[in-house]
Amino acid sequence: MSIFIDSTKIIVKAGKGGDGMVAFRREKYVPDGGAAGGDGGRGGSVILIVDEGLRTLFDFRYNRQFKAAAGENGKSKGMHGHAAKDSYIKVPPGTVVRDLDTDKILGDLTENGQTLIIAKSGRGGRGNIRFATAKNPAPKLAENGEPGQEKAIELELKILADVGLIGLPSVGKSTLLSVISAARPKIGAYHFTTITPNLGMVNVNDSQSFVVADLPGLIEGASAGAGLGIQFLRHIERARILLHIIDMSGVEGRNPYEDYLTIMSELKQYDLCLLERAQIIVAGKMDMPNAKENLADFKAKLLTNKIAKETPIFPISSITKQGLTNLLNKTAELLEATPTFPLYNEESENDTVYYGFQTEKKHFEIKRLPDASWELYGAEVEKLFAMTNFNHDETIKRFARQLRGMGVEKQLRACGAQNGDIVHIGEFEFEFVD
Ligand SMILES: Nc1nc2c(ncn2[C@@H]2O[C@H](COP(=O)(O)OP(=O)(O)O)[C@@H](O)[C@H]2O)c(=O)[nH]1
Ligand SMILES: [Mg+2]
Repeated sequence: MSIFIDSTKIIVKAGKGGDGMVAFRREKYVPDGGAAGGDGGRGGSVILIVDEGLRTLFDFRYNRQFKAAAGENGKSKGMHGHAAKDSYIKVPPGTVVRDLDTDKILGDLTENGQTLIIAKSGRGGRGNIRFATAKNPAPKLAENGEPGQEKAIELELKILADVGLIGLPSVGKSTLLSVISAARPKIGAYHFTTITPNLGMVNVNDSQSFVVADLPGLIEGASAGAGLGIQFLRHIERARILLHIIDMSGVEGRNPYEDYLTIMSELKQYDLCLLERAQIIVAGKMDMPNAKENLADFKAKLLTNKIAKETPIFPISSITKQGLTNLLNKTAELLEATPTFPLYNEESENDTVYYGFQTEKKHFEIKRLPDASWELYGAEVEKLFAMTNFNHDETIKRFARQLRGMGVEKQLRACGAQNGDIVHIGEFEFEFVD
């Protein structure tokens, strides 16, 4: 079995939009030939999609960079470039996505098929048709495609227990986990509790597997006594199904039905919702001498209990392995019919959780370089720069107007820029003139 990787960092880059085209009509009887350059197509976005068949982030071991294609450039005769296909990355359910630059949670992916755009594509640049006016029907003006977003992302897999084991100490919980599960997911991934439960992956068949949580013996033993303590049930808060194990051997004067009631009252005290959680009663240690009679007696008593009489009961022995297959099949069947819970409570974390994208604020910064020239940088000016086609005078003029519109000129002057000073944006430089 594979190891479990619980977090990984990836770089994602969306495709830039295709460049807009500068082209002119060439028709026999249209002397000046109007603008005929089409728009570029939008680039591809990078999108995460939940695939419930995945249980680990193992596939990211060697593959950490993801790019989507650029949009097609605009064409002549007014034809637009094609949009690029989006790029999908499959992740397992329970993947929490964090933006490494802002440290914000971009999303919490729990449902099969759920998607999250993590790098938004650039839009296509406009072709010169879009800039044509009555006065200037054939402008040499087009926009380059917008750059795609680029992000460094952390994927963190919260290994959620689908199934929680409950029951009094020594009823056989740990033994059961050890006989039904092969792999041991890395425990560090389990951030929700102050204790770290033992997790085991159970493969029922080729297509079905689930994660079972048990309590470490130390914690369980420490809190036994008058009430099992708050730690006792933390590990199952998010489990979708509870396997309630009851020792049917009746040794040490134990009464299975009393044991059952004890645990049910613990559930109720801890959180009323837990009483409503889907439950299967596992009648354990059926290999022991008095187990059969005890089970019959237990069943009879259970029928008198309003809440419990519908609960399915599965007799097993972890030692002889009897009944395990039936139990696991039933558990898998019940899991299919039981919803998952989101990891982050959307309401209570609204102020920190950040889904989707906010448009970047108009933003630029000015820096004086040692050679007395100026550098202009920041997301917005750099984007504008990338979208400018410097092959045409008209686009360069438009670029200058856009910079003025953003207040760049004013700010430069306020910083002390003089006529004739050199201003850099990326590799481009121009002379500052009033
Ligand atoms: N006869 C018998 N003994 C069992 C069975 N399952 C567990 N035990 C024994 O019961 C004791 C407690 O088991 P353990 O799994 O540690 O219980 P936990 O405290 O609920 O985790 C151990 O001595 C086990 O060997 C079973 O199916 N049959
Ligand atoms: Mg144990």
